[in-house]
Amino acid sequence: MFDFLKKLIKKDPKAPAKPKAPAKPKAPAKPKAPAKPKAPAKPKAPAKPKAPAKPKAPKTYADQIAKDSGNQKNEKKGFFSFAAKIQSGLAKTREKLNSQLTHLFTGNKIDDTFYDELEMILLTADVGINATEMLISQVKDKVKKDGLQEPSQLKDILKSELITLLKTIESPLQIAGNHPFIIMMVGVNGTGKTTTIGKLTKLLLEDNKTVLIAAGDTFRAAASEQLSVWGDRNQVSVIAQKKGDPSAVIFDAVNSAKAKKINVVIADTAGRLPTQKNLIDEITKIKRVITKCHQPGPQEILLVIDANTGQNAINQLKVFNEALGVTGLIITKLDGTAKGGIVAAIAKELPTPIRFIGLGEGIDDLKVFSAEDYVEAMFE
Ligand SMILES: Nc1nc2c(ncn2[C@@H]2O[C@H](COP(=O)(O)OP(=O)(O)OP(=O)(O)O)[C@@H](O)[C@H]2O)c(=O)[nH]1
Ligand SMILES: [Mg+2]
Repeated sequence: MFDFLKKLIKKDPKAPAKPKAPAKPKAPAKPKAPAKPKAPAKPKAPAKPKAPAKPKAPKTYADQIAKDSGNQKNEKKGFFSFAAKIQSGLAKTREKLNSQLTHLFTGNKIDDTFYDELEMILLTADVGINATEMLISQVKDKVKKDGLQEPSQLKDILKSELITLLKTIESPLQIAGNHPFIIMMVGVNGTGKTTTIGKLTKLLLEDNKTVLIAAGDTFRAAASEQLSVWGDRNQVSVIAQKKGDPSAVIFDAVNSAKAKKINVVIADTAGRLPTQKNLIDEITKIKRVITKCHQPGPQEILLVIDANTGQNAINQLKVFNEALGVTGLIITKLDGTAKGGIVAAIAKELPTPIRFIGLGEGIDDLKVFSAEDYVEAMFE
């Protein structure tokens, strides 16, 4: 699916390194769009990274974002509105980094104290020890090689090294293969799984996919109600069972999707901690049941991580990855934290494609992850 978006966010035609994502073949042409008024037709527009206006291009994903958030202040149509949303979402991270870095970069010497301070700033933004060390050593190399003396020259170097690092995990979700394409949403309690399903459904509908939601969180009484609100907002069906077994609910949903030739099933699951062995085992069972019901599935296992989690995110990723083989990440609540550097820690420690970022609680607050936009929003 988001092929056209990839073109939008990428200058480089080479596919970004995809650490552990399974290779996904190309999606067969989708038959008919669900009732979605503004679904864009998207042919093969040539790679168009940052062009502001795209007259002849079809309605792009970014165009839709602009339209959807048309009520927002001075957002313009097209790519800039997309970047603007990321900019406003990452405001807290940027404000903190900028106030510290501006002070640092206006100093007059590049010495050990300078690097110590830079290290502290990156660690505070949750970049993580290893990624911080790597970035600093890259900056040092560049300073030496180019004989730089002015601290002010280092900001661009830091940005460009960070973009290079984050490019390794920039890999938008692609809906491909035999339908239904089944997405399992997993993660720790309260990270934003259910909310993200609502937002993701909207993006998929805009991409002309038909969607069915499976209320696989049978643990919390209110969970399926919460999901049916999102179902109503998007006008898609939610399969739920009172006090059902999560595997059974998802099994039903997958069968129903097969019968109705639905393109995508998104399965919600209950939140669980990496330390809850029985619950981690339960989720591997859900995965097995899906595979039994529909051989290639689940084609995508999305781990939802709350950006406020800090370095514990790495541990969550390790445990869920070992249990399930995580194919992609969604980092949520970036709008509420100054710790947006966590994506760099992930890229360095356990590189896994970041499919989307969550920048708010609204239905339009899910954006495709783009390394360049992200770094620009962190520093600009
Ligand atoms: N600010 C902000 N809030 C978010 C974002 N994503 C989710 N939330 C909020 O986080 C809270 C928890 O979201 P849920 O979607 O219920 O989280 P969950 O992972 O499904 O929770 P459990 O099912 O209990 O494990 C809700 O209040 C959401 O509105 C985001 O990107 N930004
Ligand atoms: Mg939930």
